[in-house]
Amino acid sequence: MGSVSNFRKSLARGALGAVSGLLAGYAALAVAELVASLVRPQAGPVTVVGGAAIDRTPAAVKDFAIRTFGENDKLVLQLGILATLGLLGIVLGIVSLRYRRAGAAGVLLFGVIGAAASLTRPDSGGVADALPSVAGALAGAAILYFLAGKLTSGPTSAESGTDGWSRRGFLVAASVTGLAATGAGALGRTLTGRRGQGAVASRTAVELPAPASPAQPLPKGVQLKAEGISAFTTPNKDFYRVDTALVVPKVDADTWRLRIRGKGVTRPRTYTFQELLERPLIERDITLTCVSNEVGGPYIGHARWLGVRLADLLRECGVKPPSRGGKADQLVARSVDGMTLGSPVEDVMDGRDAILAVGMNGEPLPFEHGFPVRMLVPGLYGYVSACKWIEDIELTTFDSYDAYWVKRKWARKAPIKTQARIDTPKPFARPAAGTVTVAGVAWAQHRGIRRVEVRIDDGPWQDADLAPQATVDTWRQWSYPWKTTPGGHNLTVRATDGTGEVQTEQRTRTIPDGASGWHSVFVTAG
Ligand SMILES: Nc1nc2c(c(=O)[nH]1)N[C@H]1C(S)=C(S)[C@@H](COP(=O)(O)O)O[C@H]1N2
Ligand SMILES: [Mo]
Repeated sequence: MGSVSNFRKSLARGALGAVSGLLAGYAALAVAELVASLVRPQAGPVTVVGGAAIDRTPAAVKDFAIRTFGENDKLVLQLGILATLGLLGIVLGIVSLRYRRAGAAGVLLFGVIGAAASLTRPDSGGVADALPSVAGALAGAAILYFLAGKLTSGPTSAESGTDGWSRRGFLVAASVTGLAATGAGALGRTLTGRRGQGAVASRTAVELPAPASPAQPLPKGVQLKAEGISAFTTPNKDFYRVDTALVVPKVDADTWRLRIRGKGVTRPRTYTFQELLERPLIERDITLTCVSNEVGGPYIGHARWLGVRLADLLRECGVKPPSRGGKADQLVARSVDGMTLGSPVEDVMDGRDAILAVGMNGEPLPFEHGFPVRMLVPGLYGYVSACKWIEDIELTTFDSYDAYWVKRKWARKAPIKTQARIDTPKPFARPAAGTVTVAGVAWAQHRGIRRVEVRIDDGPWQDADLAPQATVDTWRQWSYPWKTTPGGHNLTVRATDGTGEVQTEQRTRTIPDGASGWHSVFVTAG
C-alpha cells in the first residue's frame, strides 16, 4: 500500500507547492501594484516588462499582433505575461519544496528583471521606478519561503502520514496570504484611480473656446445613405486607437507644459495649456490613418479637430523651414510616455493645417487620444505626425536622429498612400439578386480624391458615384449600383488622387511605409 499512497501524497504535496508558487506570485504582483500606486502607476512590473517587450518586438511580429489581435493586442500581451509568470510561479513553488532558498531566490530574480525593465523605460521616473518590482519580489520571495516551510517542516512531514498540523497550518497561511494580497492589490487600484482624478477634473473643467477660424461646413451629402458605410465623422468612442501605452497617460492639463527647442530655435519657449487656449484657434476636418492599416483595414478615422496652428508657434520660436534656410529638417515630438515621432519640418510649415489639437469633435481630447494636446499633420501617417500626450518638440535633422518607429525599421518619411475601401457588401456576403449598392470610402490626405472606380470580376472599370469632397485632407465616400448576376463575384475598387495619380495595384505590406494595392471582396449574389 505504501508506494501508492506515498505517490499520492507527494502528488498532493507537489500541488500544494504549486499553489504556494502561484500565491507568492499573486502576492508579489499585488504588493508591486500597491507600491506602484504610490510611486508611479506606469512603474508596475507588468507594465514595464510589457513595455520593454513591445519595444523589443520585431516589426514583423508586432505587425502580426496588430493584424491578429487588433486593438486587443496589449491585453493579449499582458495576459501572456501573467500566464508566463503563473507558470514560473508553479515551477518555483514545486522547486521550493526541496530547495526552499532556491525557490525564493527565483522570485527575487524576477524582481531584478522587473527593476531593470523599469529603469530602462523611456519615461522612467528614475530609481524610484524600481521600487514596485523590488518590493513585490521581496514580498513574493518571503511568502514562498514561508509557505514552503509550512509544507516541509513542522512536527510531521507529508510522507509520515500524520500531516494534520502542517496541512491545516498551510491552508490557514495560504488563505491569509491570498486575502492580504487581494486587499493590497485592491488598495493599489483604488489609489491609482485617485491619482488620475486630478487629470480627470482638469479635463472636465476645460471649456473649449470658439475657433477664430472655423472649419468649412461639411458639404451636404458627404455622408452617403448606403447601409453599412462608415460614418463620415467617426464618433470619438469608435475612433481607432493605436499606441504603445499599456496604461493610458492621465495628464493634468493644469500642470502640463509644452517645450519647443532645438536646432534653429532662436527663441525656445514653454507653453501652458491655458496659453494655447488663449491663442486664435483653428478648427479643421482631418482624416487620420495608421501606417499599420492593411488594405481594407480599420485603422482610419475622421474627426473635426480644434487647436493651434503649429507653424505659428514654430515661427514664434524662430523656426524656419529648410526651404527658407532653416537648419532643422525634422521635428521630433515627444510624449509624456517617452514616445518619439519625427515629421518633416517642411511639411509642417508648408501652409497645410498642421495642428496642436486640444479638441476632437467638440470635446476636449479623450485621454485615449492624447489629452490634453496632440499633434496632427494632414497627409502623414500617424506614426510620423500624430503625437498624443505631447510635451516636447525638438527641432533636429533626419541625419542626426531616428524616432521610435524609425529605429524599428519603419520609413523616416511616410506620406499617406492613396487607398479605397469597400465598406459594403461585406466579404462573403450573399446579397439577393437585383441592384446592390457597393459603397465605401477613399482617401489620399492632402491630395484629395478625384475619382473612384469599381470593377466586377475582370470586367471594365466603372466610375463610382462620389459624395462631395469635404477637403483634400479628408476621406471621401463613394457608391456604385451593381446589377448582380447569380454566383460568386470579386468586387474591386481603386481611387485616383487629386494629382491624377491612379492608386497602384501593387500589393505591399504595411512595413516600411504603408500598404498599397486594391481592396476587393468576394460575394455571392442570389
Ligand atoms: N504618445 C504616442 N503618440 C502616438 C502613438 C503612440 O504610440 N504614442 N501612436 C501613433 C500612431 S502609430 C497613430 S496611427 C496615431 C493613432 O492615434 P489615435 O490612437 O488617436 O487614433 O497616434 C500616434 N501617436
Ligand atoms: Mo500608426
